[in-house]
Amino acid sequence: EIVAHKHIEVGERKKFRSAQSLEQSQLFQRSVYSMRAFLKAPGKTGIIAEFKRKSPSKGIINDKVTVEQVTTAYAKFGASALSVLTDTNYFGGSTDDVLQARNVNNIPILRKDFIVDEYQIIEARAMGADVILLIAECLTKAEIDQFSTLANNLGMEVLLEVHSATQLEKITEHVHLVGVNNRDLTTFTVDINRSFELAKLIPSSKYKVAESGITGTNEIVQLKQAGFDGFLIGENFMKNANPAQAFEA
Ligand code: IGP
Repeated sequence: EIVAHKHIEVGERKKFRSAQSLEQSQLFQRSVYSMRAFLKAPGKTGIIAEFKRKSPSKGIINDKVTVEQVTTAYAKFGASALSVLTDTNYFGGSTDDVLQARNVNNIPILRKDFIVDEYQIIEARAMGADVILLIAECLTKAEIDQFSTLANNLGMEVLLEVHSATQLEKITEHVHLVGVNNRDLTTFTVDINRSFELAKLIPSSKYKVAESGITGTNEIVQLKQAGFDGFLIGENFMKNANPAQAFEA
């Protein structure tokens, strides 16, 4: 099971650089973009376009494209922000992918990973990310509070991912965006109605993001009507030989 496995793995993982040395890196000094501001910016689509080579549910989605090519094209076609997977085991991503995306883009980047440790948040800032993902299913409310406070202190916004109404109790003041994952992380079943059901229950002070299984413009229009500000889309773009062309269409 993904979630339990990840806890063990991150606990044992090597910290290649000390947190202190990360804080001295050049990207740590840059000013961070606000995802909320970019979701609302005129001329942007509200789409958070994801770079995802593979996934546990689909296997290899696309391993023939580069992160620079895809992310710059996403940005050109009006993505409000980028999401870049850094998990290697399940998603074939790496911290280098965010670094490379940062080098060639000037829109917000979400570090997409299973965050269970403060080190990963400092690391996110040093690799040029603007937003971190926290997954309610993997964390206690106290951890969410602790991690989101640290992210805020580093200038970053926090996207808290939920999948059920009870997880909404884990929203804290330092969380700016709440994402409804339409995919169940244990069964991989995708149901976009999850977004419509939970939308009404999310406090109005938070930005709402619909995540996973979004395949077309019709859905985006309906989600917008239901109050969503952001639309996180990966597979539907990445499964094409030219992911950004799918975006344009
Ligand atoms: C994108 P999709 O169905 O458009 O590829 O979904 C994104 O929501 C999905 O990759 C995701 C994810 C996650 C991946 C949502 N939450 C947590 C890893 C970890």
